[in-house]
Amino acid sequence: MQKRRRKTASSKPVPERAWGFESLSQRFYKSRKIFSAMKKLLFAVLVGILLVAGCTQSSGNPPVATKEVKISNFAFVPQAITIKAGDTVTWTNEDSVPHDVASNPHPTHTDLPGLRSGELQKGQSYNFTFTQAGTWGYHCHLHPSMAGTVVVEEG
Ligand SMILES: [Cu+2]
Repeated sequence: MQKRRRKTASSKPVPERAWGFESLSQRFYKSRKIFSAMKKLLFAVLVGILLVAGCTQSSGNPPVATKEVKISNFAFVPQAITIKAGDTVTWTNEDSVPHDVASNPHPTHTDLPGLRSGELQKGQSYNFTFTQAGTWGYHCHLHPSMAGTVVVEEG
């Protein structure tokens, strides 16, 4: 019982050991503060990395200058292309399931109503001539999550 009782500062002058204990707990408190500051710093760094990664991802997929688009593995390859006004783009289905190239937006296709292939079986192709400059989004009407872009520059 006697050993467990805590010594209080008021009963006796504070012995050196008590100071030692106090500085230890202070040190522990300080290290917790440093740890919490480090956690905040780590969080800020992570947010920064995510922001940079997000920006790189959005600009990291530049349109490819080609008029040939493959439909392969449920994706348009390349996903984004650049052409000149008056150019004709050819889509070729390489998948064993049918795909249907259609102008955005799904399901009304009002941006470029003429851009519509109908069902393309494996090996079949579809051509469309872009006359108007602009950025035209399209998709597969059967699998609307398959999206592509044609950037048409002034001819
Ligand atoms: Cu559609």
